[in-house]
Amino acid sequence: MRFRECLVLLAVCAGSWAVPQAALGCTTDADCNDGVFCNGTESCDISTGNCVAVSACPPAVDGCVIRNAVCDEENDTCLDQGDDSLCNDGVFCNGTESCDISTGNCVAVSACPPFIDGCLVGGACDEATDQCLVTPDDSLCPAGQVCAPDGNCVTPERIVEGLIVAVKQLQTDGVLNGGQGNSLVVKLEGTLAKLSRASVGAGCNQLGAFIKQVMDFGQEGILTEAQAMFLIETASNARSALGCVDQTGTSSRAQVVPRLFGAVCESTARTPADPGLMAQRAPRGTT
Ligand SMILES: [Ca+2]
Ligand SMILES: [Ca+2]
Repeated sequence: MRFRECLVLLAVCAGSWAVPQAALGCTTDADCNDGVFCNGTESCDISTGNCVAVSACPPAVDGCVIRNAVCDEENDTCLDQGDDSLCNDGVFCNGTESCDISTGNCVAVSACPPFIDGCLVGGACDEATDQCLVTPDDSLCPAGQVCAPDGNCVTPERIVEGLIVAVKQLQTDGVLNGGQGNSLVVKLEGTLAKLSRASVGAGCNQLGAFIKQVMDFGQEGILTEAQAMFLIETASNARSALGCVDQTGTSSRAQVVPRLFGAVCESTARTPADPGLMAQRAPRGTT
């Protein structure tokens, strides 16, 4: 009988071992918390005694933001992530869009914020080329001067001096022979001579003759179209500054003067003629 009792006892003992997974598992959420934030928030399923975990950072789309996109274990927190690409409307001039994480909304900042730098004015936009435009504004210069693309106001005389340098360079480069170069330089020097005597109308005529000569050289293939346009438009700028009656080639001046004045003005300090003009200048960094 003792043996039998013993068997019963064994059965009881074995029974108690088999039980309750629950009794051996968790009983409270605290039993389950593994102290790791990003692998989920653990809790105890009392009915089974098993620990279960739910994502600590369940992602959710909110406008252009993915809420809880990233888990930060160090700070036990979930981080949102904005997707600027969801905001870009592919239109350059209506601004550069980005995602505002705080609201989930797209916001746009001006693609071409306006500025004044010397006599250059920025803020216009060209959608065709996705470019901000900077335009020389002669109205920001003292009377009788025009705005060069470096932002300096220049006198017609200075422009003509630059043209002489450019023509002589074409001679040096073998584009123009001596006679051709001289025929242009004579007209430019004549312009300066007339202007020095305050004969503006005669200076205008000299510049007009220069332009006509350049056009002839262009048509004869002596000058390339680019070379001819450069000279013509630069001379037209000088005529514009002088108030000459308009002539061909006054457009797109912005693109032409820099090459000329890059060479001529490099060693010259920027000298705004009007202190008020200086005050309007924004730092170049704003471009
Ligand atoms: Ca955890
Ligand atoms: Ca846009």
